[in-house]
Amino acid sequence: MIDKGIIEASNDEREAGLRADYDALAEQLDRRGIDIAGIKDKIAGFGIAIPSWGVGTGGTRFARFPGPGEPRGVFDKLDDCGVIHRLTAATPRVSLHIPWDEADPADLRAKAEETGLGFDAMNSNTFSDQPGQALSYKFGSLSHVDAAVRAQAVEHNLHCIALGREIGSRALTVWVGDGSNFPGQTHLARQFDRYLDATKEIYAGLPGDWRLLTEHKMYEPAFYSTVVQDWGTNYLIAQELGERAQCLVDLGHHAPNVNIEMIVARLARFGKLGGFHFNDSKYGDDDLDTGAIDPYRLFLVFNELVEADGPGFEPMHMLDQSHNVTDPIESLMVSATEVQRAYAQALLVDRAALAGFQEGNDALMATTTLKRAFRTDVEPILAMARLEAGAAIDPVAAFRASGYRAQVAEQRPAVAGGSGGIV
Ligand SMILES: [Mn+2]
Repeated sequence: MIDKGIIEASNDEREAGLRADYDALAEQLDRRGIDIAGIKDKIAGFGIAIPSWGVGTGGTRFARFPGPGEPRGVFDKLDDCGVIHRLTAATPRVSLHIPWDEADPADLRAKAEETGLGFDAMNSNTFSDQPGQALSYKFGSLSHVDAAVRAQAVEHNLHCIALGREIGSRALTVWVGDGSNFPGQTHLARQFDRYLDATKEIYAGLPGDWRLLTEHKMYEPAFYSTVVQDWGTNYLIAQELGERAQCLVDLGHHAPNVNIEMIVARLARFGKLGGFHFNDSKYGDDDLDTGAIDPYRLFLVFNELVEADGPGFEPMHMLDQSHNVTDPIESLMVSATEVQRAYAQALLVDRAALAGFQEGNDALMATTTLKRAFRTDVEPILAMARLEAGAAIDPVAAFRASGYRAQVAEQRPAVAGGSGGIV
């Protein structure tokens, strides 16, 4: 854990400057008819979940270069997630991935209490085989031609729900690697039918206050077709399963240049937007840090979320990234902040003016209205929300000053092997 004194010392150096910047921004926003405190309160109440696998160093299919002090298991991961939340006050929940994070629920609850965290959606894994597993997922899981393999995959998902219930989770995210690598390898229609039948069995085992989120992905690991290929397929699944089935949008799981904000608007409009996996990409499912490549796209997504906000609209927000060359704790802190930044900027959009320009077919002023919000430097709002929550004005600076990574490197021997799947 990070010592309180470290955070206070780091903040002492920066607080006067922050207050001056915050007051200047407050005055600027006031002239635009915006109350800065209202924006800050919304940011303070906005949490982003950390995936347990995110705190380990990621890798590519070529290599993985482990960093020092990598977590050895779920309890180390929760320690690292606790540090991220301690310094940012932005990441109150952790999303577990089974079987990697399998543990006694009482121990998980105790560790969560110790680290000040809760649990977000449970993630199942039927895209790789585990030691001792009876049947292989090489040719699929929930859509496999063999009913026994499908049953095994259903059983695993039901187990994830059972564990999740014990630790206070309220959602199951299902992503499958099922698909095909060659034209003709599978019967596309029958394979989807099998997937639907199996997933309906999981849905039937869902507690009344839970949601089932299905995640689409255009390609990989199957390279010709995937069973849950795109948002249209995902929407069909959510429709077929029922009210508590919703679509999960991973920003990296689309073809380049696809208009993701429009997908978000569509799903939200029909009550099927379940949540997000945030990351950024340049070419494919690059799993780069959120906002690293195209922060304007992230802003446009949040613009749709603010537009759709209302009673019962509760999409879940999680980071899903692969940190190959950075310290995962630092990347996750910066990324959580980028999500908050996009949200704050979207809250600044003058919606009445925008609606007027849209109705009047004034394309130039409509897009300028969005740009004006996007151009506003909201960092003082984010930093002030952190300061008031007892977190760090500059989380990365405080983290580096803490020496946390060097400390855990002494306790945790280097890990050479692979890490949990990132999807
Ligand atoms: Mn994902």
